[in-house]
Amino acid sequence: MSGDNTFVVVANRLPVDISVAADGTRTFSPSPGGLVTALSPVLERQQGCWVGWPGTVEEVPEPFYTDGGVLLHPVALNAHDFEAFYEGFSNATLWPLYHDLIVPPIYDREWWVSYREVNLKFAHEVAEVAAEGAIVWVQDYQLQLVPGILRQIRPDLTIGFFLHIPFPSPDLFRQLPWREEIVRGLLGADLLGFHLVSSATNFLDLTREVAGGIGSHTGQPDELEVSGQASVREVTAHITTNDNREVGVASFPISIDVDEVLGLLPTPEKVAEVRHDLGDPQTLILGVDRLDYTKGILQRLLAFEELLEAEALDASNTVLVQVATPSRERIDHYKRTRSQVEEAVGRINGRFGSLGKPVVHYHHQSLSKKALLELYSAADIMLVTPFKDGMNLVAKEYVACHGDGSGALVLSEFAGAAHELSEAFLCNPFDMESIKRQLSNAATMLQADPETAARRMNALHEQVIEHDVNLWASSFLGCLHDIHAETKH
Ligand code: GDG
Repeated sequence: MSGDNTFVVVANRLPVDISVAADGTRTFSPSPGGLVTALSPVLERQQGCWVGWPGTVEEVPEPFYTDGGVLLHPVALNAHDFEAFYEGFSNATLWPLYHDLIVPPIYDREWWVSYREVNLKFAHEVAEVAAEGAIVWVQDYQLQLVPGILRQIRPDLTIGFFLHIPFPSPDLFRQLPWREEIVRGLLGADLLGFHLVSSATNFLDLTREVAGGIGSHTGQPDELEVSGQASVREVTAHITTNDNREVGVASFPISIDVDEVLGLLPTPEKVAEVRHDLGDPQTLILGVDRLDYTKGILQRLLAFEELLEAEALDASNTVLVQVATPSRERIDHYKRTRSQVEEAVGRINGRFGSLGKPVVHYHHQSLSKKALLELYSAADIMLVTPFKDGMNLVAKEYVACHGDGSGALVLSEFAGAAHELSEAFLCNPFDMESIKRQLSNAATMLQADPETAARRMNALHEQVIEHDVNLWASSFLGCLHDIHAETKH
């Protein structure tokens, strides 16, 4: 069983948008995004293929080619798979467990069975399209069994895996009834990538403990300094599995498509128009998140409310815009988070807004990238307050829009991005006083000491500009190619 694609990316989602015509006909068109942009050149050069779920449980299209010649290969999921594999095991078991139990994970045996079956299905689709000796890059927590299954059915492949969310400490991970299967699944890869050294270390520590120790270890994951020489970067930590294979473990902090952001930046006139439409406030504060309980949206609203109450922020001159993109809407904790957020927005506007002049503008909708970049560019302060986040691309997108040194970023210490963006106003989202203090410090500095604020923003901007998503992709793939060259020839 093999195809003719020498490079295969497999992710839960296929990068396509579905549009439904008046007569119900569905059309699928490729949709851009950071990961797609970063991987497209490689996919196009190497006769690449992307395997994933097209986002509907209705009938799926036949495999088709993008204009650049990349094969998009859909995996069909039915309504039960969607509920048990996607909403259930992926997003109500693994997501909360890997985000340090912000809500309790649900351990459900039927969901686990579905997770295994869907992972099997993905692995078989990959095996069908991958050429002999191909390189396969598996993405994220929904597909952690795929490397192990592929290793068994296609030992000729070189397999990389990247986790986009944090990997928890062994003490938390050990709760998972199916922990050994997950670890074994991941160890089917030749290279395991995490955003942060701390996640890589958690995984290494875990493999020493689970299953009476899986293989032996050498080295420690290196610090995450990734420079222009990414392709010659070495993987310094390895696990030798019981069947005597080497698995590299390393950190690869993801970033954004800087060229796309810079290419779409709004004109100063447009930025002025956006601020004007919001009543020309002295201070415009912005939050942009998927509506997810990990993102700390309620906490930042409460901090804002307390600052208005204490008159540390002037309600007549301050506006907060919160974009909360709909996400996983059928899961209980997401419903609860939404109602808490919306109740807080209503209360704050009731208390501090005036007729035709709300203090909080709340959008429970997905905006176009262009509209998003207009808001980023117009905002004086960006509030990013997750309790836990693998990286957080929103923080990096905001910073990329402020090459002129304007603006300030208030950023949770618990976002992966905090490791690189140390010049931000770092806060502890579990401590309301800390969010209030840093929001207030940012507002004060912008008014009283704009030179220092600009120096900090310039430092952040430089960091993001120099470490974009292409560097992330080439760094991971460089390491994977090195492994491929060493082991296969
Ligand atoms: C996971 C990890 C990790 C948001 N609203 C709209 C919109 N967005 C875009 C943002 C940004 C992306 O979605 C969100 O990325 P984040 O990194 O902030 O968060 P997650 O979705 O949780 O992503 C995270 C990431 O994977 C990558 O590895 O950083 O830690 O949790 O790009 O701009 N885009 C548009 N309209 C919206 O309304 N067009």
